[in-house]
Amino acid sequence: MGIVNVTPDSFSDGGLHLQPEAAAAAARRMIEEGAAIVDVGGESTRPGSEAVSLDEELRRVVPVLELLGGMPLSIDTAKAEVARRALELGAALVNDVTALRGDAELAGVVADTGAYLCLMHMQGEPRTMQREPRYDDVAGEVASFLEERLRFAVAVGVAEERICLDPGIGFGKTTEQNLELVRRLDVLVALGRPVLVGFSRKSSLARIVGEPGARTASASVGAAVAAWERGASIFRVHDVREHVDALAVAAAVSA
Ligand code: HH2
Repeated sequence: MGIVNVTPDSFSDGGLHLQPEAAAAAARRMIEEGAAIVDVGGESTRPGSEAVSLDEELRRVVPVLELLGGMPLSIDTAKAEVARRALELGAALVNDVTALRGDAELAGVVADTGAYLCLMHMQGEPRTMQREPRYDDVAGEVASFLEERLRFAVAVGVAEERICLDPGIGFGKTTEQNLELVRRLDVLVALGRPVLVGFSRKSSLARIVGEPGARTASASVGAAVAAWERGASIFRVHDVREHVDALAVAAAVSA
């Protein structure tokens, strides 16, 4: 899953894709490089970020989606109206970092349209989530949360076979907690749905390599391969070619 953030403030590609043509070109390039789907988002959820209005989010993403008709797209939103418009314009998947806890109407939109859905774990909310994340057993707690959200989604009419689960790397987690989630990914895989991992260019990687500000593709690839070995099957990434090549080699070794 390639990432195109149509935002001024995303942590890694903020401001790069503000022009619809630039965003669409980046998405097309990711598909050429081997992405199965491109996730388009109009609201940054990085630590400390503020929410954006519905009008502003629509203004950012709709022109990009219009340019990308026919391509496999995901919409990164917690807003029902943004999801509805994106699905009308051909998006196939709704990536909701609130796991259907934000906008009460979003579940109905996904259920009624038969869209795919990604449910992600987050402790707290983006503005404050990195202040003091706390868990007794991070893998167990994230798994219980995702299991409950999966049950909720199915109860409101989303087909279970259309749902994937995501531990939410960096969403209310320390570096050690992010690593523990990958280390114990089997606990999430055991829930029986595909697991998506989004470690790409996140700040924990810079902490691990000991270079503040470094968010290199190579560090991201290391995290993705480790997650793949533990059962993740969808990788939300900025550097598509590097991930596709690395995962192809890792898969060839274990074939
Ligand atoms: N991470 C980000 C945004 N959306 N969605 C899922 N399912 N999983 C993630 O790990 C995830 C996500 C944050 O990364 P990015 O989009 O690069 O930055 P920003 O939120 O600043 O736009």
